[in-house]
Amino acid sequence: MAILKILQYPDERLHTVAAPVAQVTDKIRLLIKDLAETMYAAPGIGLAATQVDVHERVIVIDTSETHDQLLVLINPEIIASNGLSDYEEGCLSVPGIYGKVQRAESIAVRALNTEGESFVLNADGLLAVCIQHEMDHLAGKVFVEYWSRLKQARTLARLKKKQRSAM
Ligand code: QAP
Ligand code: CO
Repeated sequence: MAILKILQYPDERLHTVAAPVAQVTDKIRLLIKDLAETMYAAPGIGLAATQVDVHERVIVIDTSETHDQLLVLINPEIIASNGLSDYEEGCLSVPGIYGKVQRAESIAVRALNTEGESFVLNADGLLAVCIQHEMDHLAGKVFVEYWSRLKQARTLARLKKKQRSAM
């Protein structure tokens, strides 16, 4: 197992569109182990392969309080969505920055599990928000990119200032 390096916004590689996984092989299962280890170590509640510079459609999520309910989504597709929610989000690729994004309140998502079997999950609340946030990463989109130009500019300035003081 390994803890992987997480790309930091505004790294251009976060805008890469991930390719579907053709077959769930041992290589993909190893990637999932490393993604999970990286997410738990951070700690975070969700991580997409895009964030570790692997551009395949793989996501790990654990929104449980006990950190023992790993959800793996391979080739996820939203097949139904309902309602709207405004949730305060964060992102391991944009540390220290939090803000609201409007998304569907509840979703049904179809994906493959680690055995390559198709399943459907109904989600609402934080889990639904997290799945949509991570699926955006696979499409090359970061949550701050929903914000106004002004708010994005302020976010970039804050991140730059933070990077300077960290050196
Ligand atoms: C995505 O985000 C998410 O700024 C997962 O300093 C978050 O795990 C979806 C984290 C909230 C919906 C709601 C962020 C850790 C973790 C930070 C995360 C930080 C340390 C973010
Ligand atoms: Co994120």
